[in-house]
Amino acid sequence: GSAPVVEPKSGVSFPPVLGNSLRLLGVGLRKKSILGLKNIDVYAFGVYANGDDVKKFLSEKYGNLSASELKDNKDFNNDLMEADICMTVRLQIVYRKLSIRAIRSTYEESVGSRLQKFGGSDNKELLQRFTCQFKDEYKVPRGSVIDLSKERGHILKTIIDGKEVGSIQSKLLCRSILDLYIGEDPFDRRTKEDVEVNAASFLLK
Ligand code: DAO
Ligand code: DAO
Repeated sequence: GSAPVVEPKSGVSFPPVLGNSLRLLGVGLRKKSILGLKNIDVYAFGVYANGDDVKKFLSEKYGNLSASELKDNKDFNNDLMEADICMTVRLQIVYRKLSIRAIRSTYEESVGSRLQKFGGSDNKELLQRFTCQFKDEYKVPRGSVIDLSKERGHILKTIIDGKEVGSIQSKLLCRSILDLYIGEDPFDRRTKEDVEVNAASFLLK
C-alpha cells in the first residue's frame, strides 16, 4: 500500500517507500533502561530494503523455499544482512533530550559489542571512525530523522534530517548495525519477524 505505517507504541509514522526503491519491511521501538530503574523510549525505527536486490542476491539459494520455511531460517537472515543489498534503517527520535555524549556511549555499547562478535578483538579504530562523525555541536531533538543507509559496496552513510554527515566503507560495520535490528538478539523481536517475512515475499515476486 501507499499509506504510512505507524509504529503503535510511539505513534511515529514511516513512509512505505524511501527514495522510490527501498520498501518498508518492519517498524519497531528502541528502548533503553536507565540504571535498571526505568525504561525509556529512545527512537522508533523502520527497516527498508531494495526488493530487486533481495531477489537478485537471494533467490537462487532460497527461491524454492516456502514462506514458512524461510521464517526463522538462520541462513536466510544472515545472508540478508551480509549480501550487497541496499538497505536503510530509519530512526526517528522520540526521547526529548538526547545528548551527543549519551548517543556515543550507547553506540559504543551496542555496536561495539557486535563489532567484537563479528570482527574479533581490535575494532576500536572502526568504532571511533563512526562516532567521530557525531560532532558535539549536532543537535538531535525529538522528531529528528536519522538514516543509516547501507549502499552498494557495503558503504554506510549516516544522514541526519536529510543531510549526509559521513560515509564509511566497511562490511563489518554494516553487518553490525543491521544486527541490532534483525540479528540474533534484536531490539524488537516482532520487527525482526516482520522483516524476514516481508523480505521473503520479494522472492515470490
Ligand atoms: O541517560 O539520561 C540519559 C539518557 C539516556 C539516553 C539514551 C541514549 C540512547 C542513544 C541512542 C540514540 C541513537 C540515535
Ligand atoms: O540504538 O544502540 C543503538 C545504536 C544506534 C546507532 C545509531 C547511531 C546514530 C548516530 C546519530 C548521530 C547523531 C549526531
